[in-house]
Amino acid sequence: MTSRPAKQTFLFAFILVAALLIPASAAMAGVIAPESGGGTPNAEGIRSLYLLIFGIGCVVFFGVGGLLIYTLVRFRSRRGSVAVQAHGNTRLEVAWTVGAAMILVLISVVTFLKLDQIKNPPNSSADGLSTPMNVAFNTGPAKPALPPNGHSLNIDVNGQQYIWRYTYADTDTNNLNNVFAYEQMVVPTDTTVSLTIRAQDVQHSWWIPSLGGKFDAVPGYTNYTWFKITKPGTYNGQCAELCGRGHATMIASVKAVSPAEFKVWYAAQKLAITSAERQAAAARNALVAKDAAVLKAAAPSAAAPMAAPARPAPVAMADGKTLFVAGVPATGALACGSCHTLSAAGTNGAVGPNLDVVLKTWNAAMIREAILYPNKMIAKGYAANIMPANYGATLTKAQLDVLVKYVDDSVHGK
Ligand code: HEC
Ligand SMILES: [Cu+2]
Repeated sequence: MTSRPAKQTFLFAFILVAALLIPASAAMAGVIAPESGGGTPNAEGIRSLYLLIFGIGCVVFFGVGGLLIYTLVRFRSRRGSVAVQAHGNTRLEVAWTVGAAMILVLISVVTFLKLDQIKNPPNSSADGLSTPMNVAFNTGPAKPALPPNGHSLNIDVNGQQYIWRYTYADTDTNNLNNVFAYEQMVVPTDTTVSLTIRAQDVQHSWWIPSLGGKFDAVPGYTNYTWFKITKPGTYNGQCAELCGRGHATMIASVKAVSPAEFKVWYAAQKLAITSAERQAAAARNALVAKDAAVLKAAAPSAAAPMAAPARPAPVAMADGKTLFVAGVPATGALACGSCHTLSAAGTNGAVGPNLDVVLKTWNAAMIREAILYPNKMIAKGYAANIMPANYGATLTKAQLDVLVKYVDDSVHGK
């Protein structure tokens, strides 16, 4: 027989553990039932089904437990009394067998009735966004569940260490100009949104508790889910599959706004992407034109016909000055002169240090080292990783020798 203090210690420990566990589960999801709240039918269906089964479970638990306790108290016997030798009760045995079977039948029927609401997306409502496209990001053996009329707003959800990328399907075939977002997905209310879930690197898991079930993002495989939010708001979630060091910070959220607000957001994103693309194209063309002009000025005799400026003839065994001013476009060796000032070469780049000034006390070995390993020693006042670190690969050894000698001679006035 355990002593009274031991019993009390045990009871205290039990209550303590229970008290610690209850808020822990609350932090993950609803305390009693799965979360819902966005009004999406699948999450609501999962929750109501869960609550029904939980309710039946409670009735069984308290019914059986209560009867047991009642029986223990009501029929307890004095020490020394002789037990009655009872043997079976057909009516009771039939009752609890049939009762249990009925409960199972009830649960199965209700589950099958609810399954349609949980699995199959409905059409968008009349006041939802009109979505002309069907699923566009459709790869892999699994098949997406689409609404009866086939129209949904499709978003590709891509899990990557450690962020979620959302790409919005559009009607052209170029996936590079699509509207995209990271971390927060913006969607219209009353609109059926179908998700194509994929992983870039390792396994992740898409989970916004209040919007329905969890879906794994598996490299090389595509999963599908959907939601149709009726209440505007922000619904938070988090990657639910341990995916590496940054897993805990891989958060996600879905912001549901009215279809009109969504259109504004979508247009702004699209504009930002197209104008960034235009700017990049302009900068690229300017660089190509500049390279072509420099090359023409440096080696007029070997000038390629102007009709093909993008593919200049490779500088095979050029002199140091040409290497410095023009680089080697064929191998991707960037021109030193585009970033550095060197008066002998006539360049005035200002991205890196002025070589006339900083190299006065340097010798050839040091210059070679600085070209091959620019991040070994960072010049004061400048940032690392700006000067290309690939000259060991883009220049031949002979070209490097010529270039080092040229720079060394130039800064020392030879
Ligand atoms: C894209 C711009 C860029 C290009 C191209 C470039 N550099 Fe640099 N360079 C820098 C920057 C920025 C620094 C300073 C940061 C550092 O030390 O890495 C630097 C540093 C240097 C230094 C060291 C200066 C010091 O005071 O420590 C030398 C020498 C140098 N570059 C020579 C060259 C030569 C020769 C070439 C061509 C083969 C070249 N760079 C190409 C940007 C560039
Ligand atoms: Cu992850």
